[in-house]
Amino acid sequence: MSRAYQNYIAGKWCDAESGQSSENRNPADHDDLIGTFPKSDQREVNRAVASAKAAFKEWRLVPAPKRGDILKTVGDVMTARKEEIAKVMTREMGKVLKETRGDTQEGIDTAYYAASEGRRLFGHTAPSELPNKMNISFRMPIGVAGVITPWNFPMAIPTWKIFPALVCGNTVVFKPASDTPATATTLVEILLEAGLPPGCINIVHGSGSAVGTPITQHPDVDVISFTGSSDVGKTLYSNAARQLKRVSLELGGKNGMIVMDDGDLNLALEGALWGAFGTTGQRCTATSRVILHEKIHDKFVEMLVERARKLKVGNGLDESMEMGPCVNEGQRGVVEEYVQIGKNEGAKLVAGGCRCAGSQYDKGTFYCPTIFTNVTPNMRLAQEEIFGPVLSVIKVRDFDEAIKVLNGTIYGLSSSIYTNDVTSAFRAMRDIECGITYINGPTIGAEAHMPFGGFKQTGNGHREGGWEVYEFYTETKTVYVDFSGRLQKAQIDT
Ligand code: UN1
Repeated sequence: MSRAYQNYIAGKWCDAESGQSSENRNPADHDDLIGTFPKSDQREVNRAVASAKAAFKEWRLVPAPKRGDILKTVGDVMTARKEEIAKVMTREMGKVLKETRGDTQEGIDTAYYAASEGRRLFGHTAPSELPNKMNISFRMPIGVAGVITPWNFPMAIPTWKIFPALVCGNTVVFKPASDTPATATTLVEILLEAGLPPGCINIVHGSGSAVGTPITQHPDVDVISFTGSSDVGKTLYSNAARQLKRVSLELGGKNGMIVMDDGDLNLALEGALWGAFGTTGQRCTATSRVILHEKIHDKFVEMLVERARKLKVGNGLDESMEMGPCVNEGQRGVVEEYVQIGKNEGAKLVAGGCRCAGSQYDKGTFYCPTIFTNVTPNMRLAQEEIFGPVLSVIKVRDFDEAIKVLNGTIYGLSSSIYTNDVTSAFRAMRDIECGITYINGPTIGAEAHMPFGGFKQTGNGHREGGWEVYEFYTETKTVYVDFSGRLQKAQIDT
């Protein structure tokens, strides 16, 4: 069943002035049309930003606990609509239902956490150096937030950005990925159903160049949160710098999982399969390198290949499937390109390396779970983010080499080590240069109430999730109250 979706701007559902729209089809079955979406441009962005700017005047004055109460209702509505959201998400993005339910649950968790933060937003009090004077700091909203999100977590990632922005008292202009606009529209519907005043949220559908760029360059957009590719992130950041906008970037990853010779191999096997092939490898946090101690290398590869070959790939709406398609033809093309690069570099293909064979795959962008061994740390295969079901296996002699290899990329998002040795576990926590480290778990599985983000070129130092994102979305106001009744001069009256 297809539907003509619209933008939501200044409290009204509306089409694009261009009069044009684009189709959104199921990557597992191209006959399945989810809907058509407006092709918007600068005109819609201008109206959306004006609407958010006007709404900010009142929204900033709503007490934060009351703003949080709306997010509590959002969580309740999302819970009631969880199954419906998961189904639409699987249809437009491809990942299996079990995962789209998880993605929705992450949004629900983020809503309830946001509701609770409305009652915190702590500032500080500190003693003054002068008598009869008090020093306080408050957290103030910033203004209009531009939120630009990717397609791999169509619900969770928008909620990570939009909910804290709103609880902090900002208003939002939201541009979702053009591969997953239906889930994003549902999120806006839910915010409105929960009682968010119109104008506080605006959604503008369209391409990155026609909608995303104008949002980031608009002088009335004060703060920008972006998750996506490193290339786009760098351009966005330098453009935003000209207007001194605050920007949070979540970009690439090349996450490694170390398996030591004292690790539980069966546990590590489950982790590697889930980390590498969950979401068809299309996570920022995907396990794209396994770094194996030489003593267990051959055995682990054998276990891994056997299981990877048996993974059930197909339409995610079928509950028995374990892996869906690549999100679109372009993404599958990237995977194919990297498989060729790996072969040319001399890595050994031991599983997959091709499109799925069989007529049931004809109408989708499917690709087989793929594993390369004999990968050396400097190969492009081991250095560049692929965003697909391709796992590289690297053999190392010992713990020190494992950490060196794991750290040897420009990225630093997620990481993991399987070991039963306490010393190795604690050294890994200290020495791995990543924003997230799992001990005896795969590289995926972040929770809504903990900071999420990476070191090095994964981002620009900000964190989503947890309490830290609430700092990102607020300005600090320092207030001095002098009740001495006379002019006291700091640094002068000594
Ligand atoms: C992402 O890959 O962009 O930890 C987000 C995880 C999820 C979120 C991933 N909870 O894999």
